Amino acid sequence: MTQENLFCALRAAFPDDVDAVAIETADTPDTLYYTWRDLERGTAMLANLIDSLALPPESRIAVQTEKSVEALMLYLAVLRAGHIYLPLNTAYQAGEVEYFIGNAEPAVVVCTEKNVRWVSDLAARLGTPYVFTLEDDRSGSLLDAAAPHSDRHTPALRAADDLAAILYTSGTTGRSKGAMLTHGNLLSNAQVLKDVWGWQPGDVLLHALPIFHVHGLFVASHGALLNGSRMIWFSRFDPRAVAARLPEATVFMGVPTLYVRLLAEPGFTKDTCRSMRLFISGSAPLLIETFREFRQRTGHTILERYGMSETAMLTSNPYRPEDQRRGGTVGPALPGVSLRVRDDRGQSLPTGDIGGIEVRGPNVFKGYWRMPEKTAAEFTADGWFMTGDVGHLSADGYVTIVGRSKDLIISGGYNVYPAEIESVINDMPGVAESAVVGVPHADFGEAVVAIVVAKPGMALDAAAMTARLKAQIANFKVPKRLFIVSELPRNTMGKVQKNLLRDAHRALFAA
Ligand code: MLC
Ligand code: AMP
Repeated sequence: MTQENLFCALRAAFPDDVDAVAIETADTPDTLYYTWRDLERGTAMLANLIDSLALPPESRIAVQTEKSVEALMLYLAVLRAGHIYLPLNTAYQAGEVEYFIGNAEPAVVVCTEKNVRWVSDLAARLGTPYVFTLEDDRSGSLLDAAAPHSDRHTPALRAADDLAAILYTSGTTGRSKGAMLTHGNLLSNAQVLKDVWGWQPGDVLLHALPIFHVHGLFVASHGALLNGSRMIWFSRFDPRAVAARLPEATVFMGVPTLYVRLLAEPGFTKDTCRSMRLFISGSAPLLIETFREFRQRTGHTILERYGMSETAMLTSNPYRPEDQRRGGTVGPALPGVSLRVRDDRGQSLPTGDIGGIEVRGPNVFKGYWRMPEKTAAEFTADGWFMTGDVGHLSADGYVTIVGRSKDLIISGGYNVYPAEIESVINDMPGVAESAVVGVPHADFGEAVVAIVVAKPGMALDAAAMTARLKAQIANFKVPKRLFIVSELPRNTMGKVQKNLLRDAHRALFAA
C-alpha cells in the first residue's frame, strides 16, 4: 500500500527553510510565530499522544475549541495519527453536542475549560473514554498531556479511500448527518485548487475564518499549507484589524458577510489591497452589488466559487483572465469535477434551463456516517450526488445558482435548517405550530425569522421564547425576529406557504 495520508502531502510541501515562519498570530496578546519546524514537532507530539491512547483504528476525535494554531495542529495530528477528525462549531450548545457525540461515538473529545464539566458528563454517559481541554492561550490538559511525548512521529499509513474527517451537516428532515470525507477527497481537491488559483511562491494567506467548517479548515488552511505559504492568523474576523494587516497578504478567503463588512470599513481602500493577488468568496451567494462595489473600491474582482461539506469545492470562476470572473455566477466545474443540471424527472436540461445541480468526482464524499439509506437517497441511480442546489449552466459552462430545493437558510455562511428550529419551537409549552423562513439581511445575507401559532387559549411571549432558544441552540440559528400569529397561510393541500411568509417579512432587515 502506498502512503496516501493527507498529512504527508501537506508536510511534503513545507519549505526547506524549516525555521521560516509558517503562521503568525494577529490577535493574540503577544504576536506568536510558529515556524514550519514548530508545525512538524507540535503535530508529532500530539500524534504521539493520540497513539499512546491505543485507540481502535479510525477512531473519531471530536473537537469543539476556539480557533488557535494549536487547534489547527490538533487537526493535522489527527490526520497524522490516522484517525478521523470531527470539528464542531463553537456555537453549538450541550443539546446539539450531545447528538454529535451520540451519533459519532468519538473515542476522544477535546473541548474548552468552560464546557469541560458538561462535556465530561456527556462523554461518561455516551461512552467516550477520553476528554481533554484546549484553550486559545496554549493551555489545557491536551497540551499538558502531549508535552512529554517525542517530537518525532511516523505518520500512519493511510489509503486515499480511508476517512480523514466527518463534517456534520443538518438534514432537511431529522437530525444532522455526518459527511464522511476521505484523505483522497481532501487532497485531490486541495491539489486542484492550488493549480487553478495559481498559488505561487511568496503567497501569504490572511486567515480569518473559523476552522470548524470546510471553508476555513480545508479550502483556506490546505491551500496555504500545500503551497508552503505563511498565514496571518486571526482567531476572529474584525474588519478593521483585517484591513490593517491586508497589506502584508496576497490571498484572502471569506464568506460574503466578510466582504460586506470590509466594504463598510473606511480604512479598507485600494491601498490596503496593494499586495493582494486574490480575493475568494464562497459558502453563500455573493450579491452582485457587493461584487461591483468591491471592484470599484479596490480594483480587484472577487473570485466566487461554490462547494459544500459533502463535496469540498465544485466550481470556481477563473483565476485568469480576471475579466472572466462573472459576478452572480460561481464559474465552471473544477477540473476533474463533472456537473450536470437535471429536472425533477431526471432529464438533463439544455443550457440556460433551471434544474437540480448534480455532481461527480474524486472530491465527492463517501457517504453519511452510519446512514446508508440517507446516503442512497442523495445519489442518483447512476452515481451522481444531488446537491440540493438549483441553478443553470451557460453555453460555456458557467454555473449560476438560483436557489435551493433543500429547505435551508444560509446566514453569514452558516447553515440553518428550518425543520430543526421548528421542532425546537414546537416542543415549547403552548405552541401549536411554527414556520421558520429566511429573509434577506444586509449583513448576513439571510436572516432566520420564526412565525409561531399558539395553542387555543394559550398566550405566548416572543421575548421569552427567544431567550429560551438562545439557551438551547447555537446563537446563529436563533431567529432574529419571532412573530406570534393566529394562523399560518396554507395552500389547498394544507401545506404551509412559506413563500408568503418570506414575502411578508422581506423588508425586515433588507436596508
Ligand atoms: C454571529 N451571529 C450570527 C452569525 N454569526 N447570526 C446569524 N448568522 C451568523 N453567521 C450572531 C451572534 O450570535 C450575535 O448574536 C450577533 O449575530 C452579532 O454577532 P457578531 O459579533 O456580529 O458576529 P461575529 O462574531 O462577527 O460573526 C459573524 C461572522 C461569523 C460572519 C464573522 O458568522 C462567521 O465567521 N461566519 C463564517 C462562517 C463560515 O466559515 N462558513 C463556512 C461554511 S463551509 P447575539 O444575539 O448573541 O448578539 C461551507 C462550504 C463552502 O459552507 O462552500 O465553503
Ligand atoms: P455546507 O453544507 O455548509 O457545506 O453548505 C453548502 C451549501 O452552501 C451549498 O449546498 C450551497 O447551497 C451553499 N453555497 C456554497 N457556496 C456558494 C456560493 N458561492 N453561492 C451560493 N451558494 C453557495
